[in-house]
Amino acid sequence: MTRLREKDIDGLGANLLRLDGELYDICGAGLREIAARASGLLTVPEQGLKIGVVPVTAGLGIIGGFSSAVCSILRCLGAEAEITEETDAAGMYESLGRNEATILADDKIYFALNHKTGRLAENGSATGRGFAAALELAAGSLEGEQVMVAGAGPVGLAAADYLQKCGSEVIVYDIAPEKLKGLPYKVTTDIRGQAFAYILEATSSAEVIKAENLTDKTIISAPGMPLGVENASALRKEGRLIHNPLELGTAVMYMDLLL
Ligand code: PYL
Repeated sequence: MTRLREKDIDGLGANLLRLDGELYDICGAGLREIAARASGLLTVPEQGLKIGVVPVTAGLGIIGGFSSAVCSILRCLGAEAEITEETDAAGMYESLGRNEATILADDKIYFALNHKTGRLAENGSATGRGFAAALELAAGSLEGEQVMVAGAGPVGLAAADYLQKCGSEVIVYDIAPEKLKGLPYKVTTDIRGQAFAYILEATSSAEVIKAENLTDKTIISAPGMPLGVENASALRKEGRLIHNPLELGTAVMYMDLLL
């Protein structure tokens, strides 16, 4: 998992409505609807969860703006979100005493807990499903369609599972052959010269997806940070690229807590 930088999430809260509109233009659904679909939640309860966002100083420490970005995303989904006064274990304790749920991240894991139901949400799985659901909505249907998933890590494999369940024919690409062993999909370590109509890019490398991998209609859903797509601006302009650093994954985590 790539550690976000402050500049990756700078102004995120102020841009949520714009992102919602962009997602609507591409997928025919906004952040809340895509996240509910990814989570399998049939109806989103009117009353949001009261959730504590706990800053964590462990490892490389606090990322400036991270907790407030998470808070903004949760509030945009209808949650009553607040950042705890305390950090780390004291912050967790504070949240357990006054909220219905808690969300927090160190450098290894980003997870959320619903105190009442015990439901756990984890960002890698949530992000994979979120971007896969967005791709499915953008495509209209992926039944019988081939989708290339770049990156056999937790995000890519969660996406591959979701996409296979949508009836698509998944091919997973990774440069490390050992990561492809035993997967229930077609796999490859080489995509040179191959173009795909649908791509889910979930790698932590830049420019994994080259122009030769695209048709003039290719749609890319890219949770990967940094964005692993060459010449992304043309795709973005044509509404054929779904990419955001934290919003969709966090939104699916929240919906997972409501299951
Ligand atoms: C959750 C993001 C999504 C992509 N990479 C993940 C990441 O950057 N993880 C590190 C998050 C650290 C947060 C820090 C804080 O401000 O509480 N401990």
